[in-house]
Amino acid sequence: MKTASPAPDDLARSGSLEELYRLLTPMHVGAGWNKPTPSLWDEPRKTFVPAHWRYDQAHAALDAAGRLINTELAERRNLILYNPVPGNDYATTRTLLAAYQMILPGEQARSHRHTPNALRLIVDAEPGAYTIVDGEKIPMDPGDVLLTPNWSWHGHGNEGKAPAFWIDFLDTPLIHALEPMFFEPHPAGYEPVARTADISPMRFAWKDTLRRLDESAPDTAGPYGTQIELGEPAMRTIALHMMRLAPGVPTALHRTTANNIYAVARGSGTSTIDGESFAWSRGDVVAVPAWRPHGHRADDDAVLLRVSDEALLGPLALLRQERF
Ligand code: GTQ
Ligand code: FE2
Repeated sequence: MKTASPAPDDLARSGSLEELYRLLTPMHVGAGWNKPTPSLWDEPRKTFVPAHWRYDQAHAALDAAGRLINTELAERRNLILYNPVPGNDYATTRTLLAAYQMILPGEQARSHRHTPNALRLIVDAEPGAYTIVDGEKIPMDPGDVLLTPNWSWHGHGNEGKAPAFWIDFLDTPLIHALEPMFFEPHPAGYEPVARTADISPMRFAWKDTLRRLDESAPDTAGPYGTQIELGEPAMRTIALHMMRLAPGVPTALHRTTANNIYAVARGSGTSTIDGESFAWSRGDVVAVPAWRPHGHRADDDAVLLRVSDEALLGPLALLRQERF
């Protein structure tokens, strides 16, 4: 039986706190001072955990998926890197998702658009692999970063001789939390190519990244090695940085309210996150949730793509960083 909503007079005459709480319950009102768990706390909590995914395993799993499912059935042949925290089967960190994706020679992945911002880091591809963004056909070469911002049409194809592998990053967990999700398949299925472009605001080519890193002053004392930004920022919710690490030189241990996902564009090394060590190599993904002290040490001349929600937190005055 539903408890009746109390009359104002009965509320006003409450003789004890217990009675007041009992009367408030059917109104869906809680006494702020009597809350069992606080709603404010002194610093970010450790909800998501540091985690690492290996490209050799993802590559093998996608090879199998390539035999078992095609892009007719699976609009995207992708593997979701979900943070291994109880109850989660999707987000990599609170706001960001990372996924491996593969497309076979001769295949096309249908075009669609959605409000989540997305980008990809190409890991392995031969000439002929491409993305089509709003009608523009853009090549996918290893080390390239390609953007598909909020509501831009995008699909992928592979006219090359080998399967193409890349890592997707999306702000879908953020959009899930905020609710403004919209998704639409392209009316044509496969979007027609209006033009082909090697140079596009949607593409950060690997050779340009290497040239910019070469031209940048090394920072051996900071947390990021030699760092350049892709875009300013690349998208409204996602900032992208390329970090070049000098072999054997550890970066400064730091923590930030930003959620960071590192993807290994080149080389190998080890990240220490909240006291845990993760040894990575090319194509691997490492998730560093907010406020986890972390640093990196490369074995060789390594380059990391750093994908973060700094672009979102900064303008909202929510970005704080600390070095140790
Ligand atoms: O390639 O459009 O991994 O829409 C997840 C959602 C990739 C994509 C993902 C997507 C895509
Ligand atoms: Fe998409």
